[in-house]
Amino acid sequence: IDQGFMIGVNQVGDAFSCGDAFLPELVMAGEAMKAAIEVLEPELARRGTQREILGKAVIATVEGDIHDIGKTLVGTMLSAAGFEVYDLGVDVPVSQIIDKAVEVNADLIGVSALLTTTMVKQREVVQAVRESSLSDKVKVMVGGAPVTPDWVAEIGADGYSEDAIGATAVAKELVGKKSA
Ligand code: B1M
Repeated sequence: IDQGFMIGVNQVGDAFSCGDAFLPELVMAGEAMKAAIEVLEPELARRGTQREILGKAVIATVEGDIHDIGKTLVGTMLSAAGFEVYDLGVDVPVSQIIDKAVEVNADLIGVSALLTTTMVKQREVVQAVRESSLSDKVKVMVGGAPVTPDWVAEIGADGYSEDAIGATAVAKELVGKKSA
């Protein structure tokens, strides 16, 4: 995924940002990436041999943002690692994320944002958790291409990873299970 698909999809993204490619190409790149990951998904899931439930994770792409490939990949990896994952999809309002976390008694909330304009919603999720009954229990992990360690520190999130494999290790640490 990292050494093949990501290189391809990033090339289209770069071409889009400098005006050499247009929205149809961006859409096609997204569809190709999804189709390619679908082929690998059963194998990714199969490799998650660990059966102990490590915790419950609610994941979503923030409101205003419809990029779902990275978030879904993180969800697949978390499930394979032993988390019970509730994937709320894309364009998800903060209140819906909080309500789901309360409903399922989550240990972890994971929010993805791919746009600089939607990253601010990650801050709102952190604030909403801190102001809710979840504050003592639930950790917030953020991710997505524009997310940096500086941003994570600024919004006070508990964890961050730049890719899906790292996200599993961070999630395990956040819920108090040492990473394998
Ligand atoms: Co859009 N898009 N897009 N796009 N798109 C980007 C993000 C962009 C960087 C392209 C560019 O200009 N170079 C740019 C954002 C610029 C910015 O904000 N600075 C952009 C734009 C501008 C837009 C639109 C506004 C275009 C328009 O309409 N004019 C529009 C926005 C729509 C919206 O959301 N409201 C738009 C739309 C789309 C498509 C729908 C066409 C399509 C998405 C299809 C889909 O998701 N089903 C699309 C695509 C494909 C891209 C690029 C090319 C690829 C994104 C992707 O799927 N990457 C992207 C360019 C790029 O990122 N270089 C781009 C593969 C995926 C596996 O990586 O999501 O980064 P990623 O996830 C990684 C890590 O980030 C991390 O792990 C994953 C796996 O390693 N990670 C986490 C992700 N979430 C995590 C959560 C975690 C932890 C780690 O914890 C919770």
